[in-house]
Amino acid sequence: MTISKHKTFFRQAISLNYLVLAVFLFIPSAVGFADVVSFLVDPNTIDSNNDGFITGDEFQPIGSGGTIFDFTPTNNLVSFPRFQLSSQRGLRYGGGGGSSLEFTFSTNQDILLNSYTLASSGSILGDPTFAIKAGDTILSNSNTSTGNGNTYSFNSGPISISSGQEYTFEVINSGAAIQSYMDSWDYSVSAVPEPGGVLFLSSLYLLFTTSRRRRR
Ligand SMILES: [Ca+2]
Repeated sequence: MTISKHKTFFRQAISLNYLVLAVFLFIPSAVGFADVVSFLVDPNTIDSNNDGFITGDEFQPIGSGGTIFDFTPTNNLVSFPRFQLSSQRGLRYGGGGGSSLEFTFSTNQDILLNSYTLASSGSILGDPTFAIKAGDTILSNSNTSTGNGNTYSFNSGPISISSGQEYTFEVINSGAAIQSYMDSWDYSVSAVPEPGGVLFLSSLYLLFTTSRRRRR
């Protein structure tokens, strides 16, 4: 094939309509890169056994990327393990009242945990620091909880989270009046091609096979 024939082929094949379609299909996968799971939850909407507490697997937020997070409270300074959540301040952790010292979590997709945003902090005796662990292995340590609305990258992150495996969120320095409020986690779904990307590649394939048939 000569150069001029090449040019004609591409001019015909990659028309403006195809380009618009390809760009449109590609956008969702690009935008979907950073996903968020929010802890701004009204506990009344997830208290499935109506006992006034969030225990067991009642807290299973779904992130914007469709990832299901399964959270289970495992240690509180006062009384039995439970979550304290609110639609304004999110998840309360540290010490005192019903705030969590430790909880476990797992996901139904492989993800990378990138950063976390605090709703508020500044309790009387200070703000807790926390770690993310897989069993006894510390994946991320000494994360700060200071700031109102601040977003921080997880230390040693992004943290690779494998689907179905259990991880632990653990408060390191705790005390009756050391507590903060977590608003959300920012994550990205790893390795699996998203629908937008698959559609983009499929449309390119269709475009070239159709053009080939036309030339014959
Ligand atoms: Ca309950």
